[in-house]
Amino acid sequence: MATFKDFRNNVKPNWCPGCGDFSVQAAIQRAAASAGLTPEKMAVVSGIGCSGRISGYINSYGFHGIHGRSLPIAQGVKMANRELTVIASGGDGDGFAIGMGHTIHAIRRNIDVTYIVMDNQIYGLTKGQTSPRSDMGFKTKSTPGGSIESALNVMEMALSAGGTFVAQSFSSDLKELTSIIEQGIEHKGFSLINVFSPCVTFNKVNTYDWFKENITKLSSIEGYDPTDRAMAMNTLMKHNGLVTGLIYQNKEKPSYEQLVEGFKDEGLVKQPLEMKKDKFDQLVSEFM
Ligand SMILES: Cc1ncc(C[n+]2csc(CCOP(=O)(O)OP(=O)(O)O)c2C)c(N)n1
Ligand code: SF4
Repeated sequence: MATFKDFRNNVKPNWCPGCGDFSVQAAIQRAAASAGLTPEKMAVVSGIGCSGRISGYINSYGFHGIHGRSLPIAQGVKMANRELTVIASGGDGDGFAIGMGHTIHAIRRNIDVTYIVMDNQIYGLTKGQTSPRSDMGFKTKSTPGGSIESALNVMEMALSAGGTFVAQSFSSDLKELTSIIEQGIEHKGFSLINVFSPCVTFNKVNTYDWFKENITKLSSIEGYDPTDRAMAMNTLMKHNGLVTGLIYQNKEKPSYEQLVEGFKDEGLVKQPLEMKKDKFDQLVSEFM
């Protein structure tokens, strides 16, 4: 059986000391091991950003894509090879700005991909501009007078879009984060896991201490039921989205690949790809 050490490689992350993304990397490695995976059974696909480097720091298949496009690639990998556990990853800018179109459609499509967003409420790699997760009034190089837009509540959005696994966690809570990622991996459908992952270099407002003071853990709310969508929405609204834990799960909805014609049982890699000559000639004749 693999341990988290098997998911380590010899590439040294070049994240700033203290960056929240270190814990996300460790949590993915631990969750993969406790879910019984081995490196050749997992693919980590990422977008562009500091967070996007994560695919290079984990010993598994990996694909460092382009900005906002981790999800199209990850969904393609899953459709091609059903035996792989596919993790998509990136920052809040990657997933909720340029990549938002993919995010919302992957949620409603319910394809079996675990999407981990490292949400630092800022663009880190490009040295600190506001993101759709930045709070109103947040001052950055792109909004020196303070942002005049309000932050997107991504968990409410995911619930509205029909998300079947909607969860949130915090980089400094490695135990909860690992457990949430493991549950996401085991969920048969799309899992959105938003991780509060502080950028210690450019975001001096949403710091580790700020999150510790403002987060409510769902495990501390008596009677919280993650199968109750209305309760999930009410709780998010009451706490302004600042909750961690499994917010909502629906195990009944079939995944996309269970429904799509031609892919129900096996992925593309297991399909016969050769084409008989008469079929080929027939197709070509349509263009002649
Ligand atoms: C098409 C395209 N547009 C813009 C960029 C520039 N760019 C690189 S990373 C990034 C945003 C990074 O922020 P985020 O996704 O939140 O990740 P973080 O660096 O904070 O982890 C931007 C705008 C790019 N690489 N490609
Ligand atoms: S700039 Fe911010 S997000 Fe990027 S590595 Fe440094 S601390 Fe992490």
